[in-house]
Amino acid sequence: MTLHELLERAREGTGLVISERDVERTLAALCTSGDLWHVIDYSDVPVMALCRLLEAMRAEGIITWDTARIQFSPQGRTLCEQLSIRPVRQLACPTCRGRGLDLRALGRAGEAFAELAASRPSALQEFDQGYVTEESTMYRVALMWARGDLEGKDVLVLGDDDLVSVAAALTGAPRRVTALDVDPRILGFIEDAARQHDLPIETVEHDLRRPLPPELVGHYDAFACDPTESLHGFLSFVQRGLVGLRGPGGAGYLGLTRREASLAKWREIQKALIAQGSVITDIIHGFHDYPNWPYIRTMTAWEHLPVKQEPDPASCWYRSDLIRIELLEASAREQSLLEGDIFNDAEAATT
Ligand code: SPD
Repeated sequence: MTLHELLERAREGTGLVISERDVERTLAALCTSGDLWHVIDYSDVPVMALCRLLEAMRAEGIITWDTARIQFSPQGRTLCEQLSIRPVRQLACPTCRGRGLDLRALGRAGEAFAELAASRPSALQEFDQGYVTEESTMYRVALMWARGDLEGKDVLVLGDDDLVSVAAALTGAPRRVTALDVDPRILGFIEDAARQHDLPIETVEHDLRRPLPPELVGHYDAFACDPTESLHGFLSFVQRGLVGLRGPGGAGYLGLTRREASLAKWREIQKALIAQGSVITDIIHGFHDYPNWPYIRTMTAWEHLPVKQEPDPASCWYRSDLIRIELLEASAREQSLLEGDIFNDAEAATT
C-alpha cells in the first residue's frame, strides 16, 4: 500500500482536499499518541479529512481502534519504519507556548480579565461560538500592543465571544474599543464589565452577515476577528473588518485554524487578503487554545469520529493560528450581503 493509494481511498466520494503530506502528518501524530483528540491536535489535518484517513487506514489494516484508543497494527508499524515517520516533536517554549510574548508587561489586566471572564456566557452552537482561553485572549492583546495597534488606538472587534474588547480595554491602552456581536448575552456581559471597570467600550448589536453599519466604516486603526471557517464566511467577516479601517497602515488580527481549513483553503484566504490591499505580517502557529464547548456531541464531526469519547476537559485540542494583516492600499468599500447558512462547507467540523 502506497501513500497515494491510501489517499485515493480516503478521498473517494468526498469533496475534501487531502494531500500525501496530510497522510504523513496523520501517521506521525499516531506515532505520538493513541488519543484521538491528541491525534487531531498533533496532525494539523482538518478533522473531516482526518476521519476519512483514519477510516482508510483501518480498512487497509494499518490501524485498529477500540472505544478509547487508536493503535498501529504490526503492518502499520512497518509502514512507518519504511517511510521514516517519527513522532511529532513538541518544541515550543513551555512558558509562552511559541507565541513569543511576555504577558508580565500587561500588569494586572490579565488577573482582572480572568476574574471577569469566570462568569462569561457559555458557547452557543447556533452562532458557531467557541471562545479561546483567557490566556489566549491576553496574548492576542499583548501582540496588538507590541505591534503598535493598541496604545491610543481605536479598535473594532467583530464578534466578541472571546471578550477581546474587555481584555484590551483593561490594559488602559486603547482610546476606544467597539464590540459588535449578534448575541445580546455577549453584549450585556461586555457592557456590565465596562460599567464595573469604567472601560472605554461601546457595543453594537449586529449580525455580520450584514454590511458594517455606515457610522463605523473608516473609523478604526485596528480590528480583531475570529471568523467562522467557511471560506465565504471567513472572507466576508474580514471584509467587514477592512472597511472599518481608516486606511493604509490599519491592521487586522484574525484567527484561522487547521482543524476546519485545509491548506488549499488557507491559500485562497491568503490570495484574497492580498487582493484586498493587505499584506500578512505575522502568522503564529497554535496561538489560540479553545476550551471544549458544551455542544461537542452534536457538532458535525461527532458522528464521523472513530472513537466516541469526549476530550479531556482540562486540555485543548482545538487551536487556531494568529494572522496579523496590515492594509497597504485603501480597500474597496463595497460589502456583500450574506444570506442563510454561513458556517458550513465540506471542511466544517465543529458547527
Ligand atoms: N464551533 C466551535 C469552535 C469555533 C471556533 N471558531 C473560530 C475558529 C478560528 N477562526
